[in-house]
Formats: sequence, C-alpha cells, structure tokens
Amino acid sequence: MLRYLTAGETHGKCLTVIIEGMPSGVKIDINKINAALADRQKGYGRGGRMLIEKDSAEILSGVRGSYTLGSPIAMRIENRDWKNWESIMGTEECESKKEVFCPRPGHADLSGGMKYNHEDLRNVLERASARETAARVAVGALCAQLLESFGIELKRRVVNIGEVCDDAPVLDDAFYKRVKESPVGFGSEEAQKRAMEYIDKIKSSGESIGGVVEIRVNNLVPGLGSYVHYDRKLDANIAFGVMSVQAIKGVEIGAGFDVAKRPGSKVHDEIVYDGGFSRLTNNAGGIEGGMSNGEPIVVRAAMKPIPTLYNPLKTVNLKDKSQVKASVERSDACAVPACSAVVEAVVAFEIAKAFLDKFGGDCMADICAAYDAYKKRIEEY
Ligand code: EPS
Repeated sequence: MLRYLTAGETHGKCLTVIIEGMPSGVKIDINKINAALADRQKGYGRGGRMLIEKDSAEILSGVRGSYTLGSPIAMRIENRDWKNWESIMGTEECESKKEVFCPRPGHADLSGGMKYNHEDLRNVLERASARETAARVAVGALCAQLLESFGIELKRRVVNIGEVCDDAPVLDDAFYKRVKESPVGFGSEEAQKRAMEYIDKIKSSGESIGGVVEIRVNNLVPGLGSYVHYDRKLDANIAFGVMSVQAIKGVEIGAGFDVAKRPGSKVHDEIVYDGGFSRLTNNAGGIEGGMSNGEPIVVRAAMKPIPTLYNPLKTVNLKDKSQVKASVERSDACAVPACSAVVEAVVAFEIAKAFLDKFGGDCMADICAAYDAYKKRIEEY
C-alpha cells in the first residue's frame, strides 16, 4: 500500500517526508518535483514568507540513477527562514520563545492548545501551518510521474476567488496553458484582472479571501477503487485526501452539491457504445459506485480564507481570559492558486494509491503487465 508521513514545523529546520510502497523502476525527474514546489509558492496575494523561501526537494533515499528502487523514498525541503528562527525554534533549550497567547479564530490554535496542553500556542501553529503542504506537493509530484508513465494526466485550475469567477471556460490545452501562467490560476485574462483588483481590495482592508479549485484527472481506466467495501471507494479516498489539506472546508465530485437540486434524468450520465463504453455527460465526475468509470475525474474543493487577519477578530487571551484581538502572524491575503497545486498533489497521491492497489507489483515490469492485460480484457468486455 502506498503511504507517506510528513514531519516539520513551519519555522523549523526543514520539512521531511517518507513515501513507502512506490514500486521500483519509476523514472523520477527531480526538476518536475521542484517545478511543482515552485508552483505552490506562486500566486497573487501570497505573503512575505514566499519571498524568503525557494523550495526545492532533496531526495535522500529510495532513488538511484533517476529510478526508484522500491525502498522508502525520503525527501527533505529546507526552510530558509530557519536561520531567523534558530534561537526560537531550536530543539535544545531556547533563549527566546516568541510565545502566542491569543488564538486566531479559524486556526488550530485554541483546540490544539487544549488538546496537547500547550500554553504557548506557537507549539500548535508551527505544525498546523500550511507550510506542511510543501512536503505533500513533493509527494504528489512523485506520484504524478508514476501516473504519467501510464498516460494519466492531472490538470488544475482556480474556479473562483471570493466573488470573482473564471467565466465560462473552454477547457482545452490553450486554456490550461493560460492557467499555468496566470497569477490567479484563471484562464480568462479579463477575469484575472478583476480577481487581482479584488485581492488588492481584500488586502488593503486587512482581510483574507478563499476560493474554489478544480482538479481533473484524464485517461484513467474504469475500475480504480471499488464498490465492495467503504474504505476502497475512490471518491471517499479522494475526499479524505482533499479535506486533509489545511483550509479546505468542502469537496465536490462532478456536479457535487448541485445533484441535490436536479431530477435523476439531469444527473445520471447516459451510457453509449462506439467500440468502447462512454457517457454522454459527466455529472458523476468520473466516479460511479466508488470506482472510476473511464470519464475524466473532476474534483472541486472550497478553501476558506486564511485565518490570520491583519485586521484581527475578537478572541480571548489565555493568560488572563480578557477579551482581546487575535495574534497577527505574517499571512497571505489569498493563497487559492497555491491551494490548487496542493489539491492536485493530494489527488495525484490518492489516484496513484488506487492505481497501485489495482495493478500493484513490486516493480514497473509487473505493473505494466497487469495494466496491459486489464486494458485488453476491458476492450473485449
Ligand atoms: C506557508 C508558510 C507560512 C504562511 C502560510 C503558508 O509562513 P509563515 O508562517 O512564516 O508566514 O505564509 O501559512 C499560513 C498562513 C497558515 O495559517 O497556515 C507556506 O509555505 O505555504
């Protein structure tokens, strides 16, 4: 089973991740991992921290001569900011603490402090920070390279930032090329301009803003995941992965919440056969009965605004229980484009896990043989 563990605090020395269960013989290009990490850092409305960091992954084990060995893959991403925090975040007795006593509404601060019995909420926020998502993007970029070997591609876009939507997009290659270059992850240049003005307004009023991101997975065979048991359902596992991303409050597959407003004939996708099975529409978002059905998988996620507000909300000081304003840590007015890179990564991981559950072997040769045999059987079905 493909799995991973991350470790690291936002102002600690580095982020570390170990991935276990990757077969041998997957070609790995470190530049692709670093390009994904760079994408996660981009976006209009990002805060000061991204000017300090230049994220890149160092592979410490499990890869030799650009190919995976089948052994655990360890990666490390340096926190450049560490040099400014060594005396605060060091593992030995520290001279300064930079304590936080005023929990931010919307952050892990208060519940985390209660749960782990930390009076200094820095001990919570350091790990709860979305900095951890850099490690997950590295994992996703690794998984995407396994999927790429089988022609499976992932595409991401930002659907809306606050009230500004990327209008009526035609999701062709030219659209996704513009999305890649857009500072807000939009394909429409006119909507992009409106979104940037909107973010400026949000920022100048000491606010933050969220949005919706969308990931598509193309060229999947039918039958990843399963209907036979709840924990093997592909949509359930994707939703779990996406909801585990900091700041995500909602996940939709295909038509999502809209299915509750339409009659059955406007929800279910009619089946046709033309040398192979396909659907006339894709309201199911590529998943029926917990399994991929061969249509593109479409996942949307709603990101809430980042909880650190320069114009802070009311909270309570843990020291004397007085009503005060929340602590202000450095923040991002808008991190939705970065979030799209993170959600793409967690979707890549879940698809790779389901792919290996179905075709997995210890090495690429075994997986390719199983994959080719399955495709042949499906063609003849
Ligand atoms: C982030 C790093 C953080 C924040 C942000 C995401 O850096 P710092 O805490 O030094 O400013 O910029 O995280 C949050 C705002 C949050 O609330 O989690 C990153 O690398 O993405």
